[in-house]
Amino acid sequence: MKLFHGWLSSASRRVRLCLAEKGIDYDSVPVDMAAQEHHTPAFLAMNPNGVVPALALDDGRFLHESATICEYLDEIRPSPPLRPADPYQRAVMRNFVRWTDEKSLPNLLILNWSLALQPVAAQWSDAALAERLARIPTAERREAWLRIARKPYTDAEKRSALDGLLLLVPKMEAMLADGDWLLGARYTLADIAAIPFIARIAELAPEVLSAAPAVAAWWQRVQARPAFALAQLERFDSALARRGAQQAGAQ
Ligand SMILES: N[C@@H](CCC(=O)N[C@@H](CS)C(=O)NCC(=O)O)C(=O)O
Repeated sequence: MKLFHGWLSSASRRVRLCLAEKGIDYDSVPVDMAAQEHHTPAFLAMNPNGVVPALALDDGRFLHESATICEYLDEIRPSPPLRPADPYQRAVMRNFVRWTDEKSLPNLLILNWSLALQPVAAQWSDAALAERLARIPTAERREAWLRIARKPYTDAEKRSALDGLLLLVPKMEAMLADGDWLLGARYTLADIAAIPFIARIAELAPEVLSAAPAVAAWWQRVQARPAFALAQLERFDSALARRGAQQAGAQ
């Protein structure tokens, strides 16, 4: 398998965490987001949404959407299981993952793109920007790239994005009342879905994490898992300094 991903991308991090838990070997192909490699025809053939990650299977087929990819990996490599056996609990898991997709990721986009991509995109000429925007397949991300290049998110927008991102903490604190992991006794794809966001919250607002004892203890357990180190969730600031905006992979 070949994973096309961004080192700092939350969706990519989920898939790297899942591959590591499963012990699946794969080729890592970092995508240069600042050069918009993810909007080339070759990439769009793998992921029509023009976002990372994309997984290229050995038989020549492709998969996109981190949540879908993780469920696929759990199907083809059932051990160790990363989904609850009970259908109701599986449904709860999917709703939680969807919640993070809808509520956490768009807020992290505003915060991370302002740091990682804005310095690069602001340099583009109007003609270069127009050409780049024309290659983006979704209106939502065209608008986000336009914002980052020409109308930077304001401090009030960034504050509100952080508030939105932090909603994850009380939600998880309540879920962790029943066990070590979000769905109880077993580590699942719900935990994997949350990890990239909590990792970023630990950097942006460590005091919020310390004030939520169950989430703080969960975060310690997460970091102690051997798969966590293998997935390389480097700190955002040091990764940005080391890898540069090209491979940062945004939100
Ligand atoms: N729902 C998608 C979200 C993918 C996504 O938004 N990827 C971001 C990085 S986390 C990306 O490619 N951003 C670059 C862009 O939008 O141009 C998934 O879970 O795979």
